[in-house]
Amino acid sequence: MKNKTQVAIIGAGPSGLLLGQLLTKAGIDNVILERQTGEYVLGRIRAGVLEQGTVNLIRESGAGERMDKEGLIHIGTDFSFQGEHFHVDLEKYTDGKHVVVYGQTEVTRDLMQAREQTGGITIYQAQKVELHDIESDTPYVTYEHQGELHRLDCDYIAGCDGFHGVSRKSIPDNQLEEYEKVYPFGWLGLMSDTPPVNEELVYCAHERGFALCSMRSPTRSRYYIQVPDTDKIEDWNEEKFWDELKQRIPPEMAERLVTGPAIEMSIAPLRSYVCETMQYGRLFLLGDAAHIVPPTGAKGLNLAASDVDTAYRLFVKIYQDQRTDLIPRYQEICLARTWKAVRFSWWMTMLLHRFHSAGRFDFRAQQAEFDYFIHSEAGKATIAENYVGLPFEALE
Ligand code: RFL
Ligand code: PHB
Repeated sequence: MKNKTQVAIIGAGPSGLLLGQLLTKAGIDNVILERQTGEYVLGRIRAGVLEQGTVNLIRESGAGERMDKEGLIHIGTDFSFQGEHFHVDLEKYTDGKHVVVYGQTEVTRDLMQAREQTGGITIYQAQKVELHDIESDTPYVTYEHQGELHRLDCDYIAGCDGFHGVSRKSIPDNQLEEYEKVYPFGWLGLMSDTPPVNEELVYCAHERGFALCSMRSPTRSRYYIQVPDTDKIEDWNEEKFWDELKQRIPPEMAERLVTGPAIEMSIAPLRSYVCETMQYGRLFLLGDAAHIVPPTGAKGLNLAASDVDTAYRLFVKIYQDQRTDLIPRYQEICLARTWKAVRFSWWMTMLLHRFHSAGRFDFRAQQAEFDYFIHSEAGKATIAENYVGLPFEALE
């Protein structure tokens, strides 16, 4: 087992795999330690919408071929409010930008394959990962694999291990600056091999609660409905899901909705979270390890990609030009972009969901806000600009 590398990456989600692939291409040695098996990682159904910056970075990593072939280009996105259907032309308001619908599972699969082809090392089922001496110039990671304890010495550690990972927890409590907002509901998602109900995604606000019509391909749909945070998956079944979805989407869409067996059904809680300590000593936090957004707005995976973009370019500058002076820029650049995406996701969530604690006044104000944004050129431009994604910042 390899016991020394330049960058130790914790977690083989999209952040870890994408960073690993980019570093390998740049000739920077790295090892990924992942707690789960590869199949388990691929079994998680998550994001579906990629911004241009994410698409470009995946291409740069060498794992973009299938995405370019199979990804669906979306030049618009739709909304509905109490059954009335509206379209926002993304290209028109953003000088021709669009998003690509291509599932996180597929991105992960492509990155895993690319890593295998380039001979990158990923240690799956690495248990009890622990970070040591991160404040020193000689950090190291220990882990158990197949019952044996291993030590991996490195120059830097990239914490790509998600919200519940070990990396963020390795920073002393008194050094952590955290911000959090938990919403009183979750999203119940259902995936089915049925044709999507609409050409574009549809974000639906309704008095019964929010719903989203999304997709993975011309033959695979992904739908979500807002459910109270007290609901369990056992409280739901396919039939109940389809009935509820039909009541929240525009009636003409409900009529043409094709239902079918669920391939997957799960509930995701909604939360906004930012850890402003994204770098501590030799440890960098990337993606969900540093921040969580509610999925309204499809920013989670894209934020992870923009962290990877900054970290990768920083490591290249460090190893090629000894620019360790740029290390503090990592957190500055990432946080500026993170907070803007956190704000947008929070705003979309507040605009489109039903808050049962809200009074009659709040509901009317929410309706007026939607009405204003969807009928104003400036309003639609604001939505479009944020939805296609703010630019990835250069390092210097
Ligand atoms: P990930 O994908 O969570 O990957 C982290 C990896 O680290 C591993 N790990 C460890 N490995 C070693 N040692 C430890 N101690 C470890 N602890 C954890 C985990 O097994 C895992 O493989 O984080 P990453 O790479 O930063 O990627 C971020 C994205 O996955 C995330 O932002 C999005 O999926 C968020 N998200 C969504 N985003 C969207 O844009 N649209 C969506 O529809 C959407 N749906 C979702 C989501 C996130 C969800 N979570 C986190 C529960 C739905 C769900 C259910
Ligand atoms: C998805 O297809 O899973 C998806 C799309 C857009 C979102 C959230 C999730 O905002």
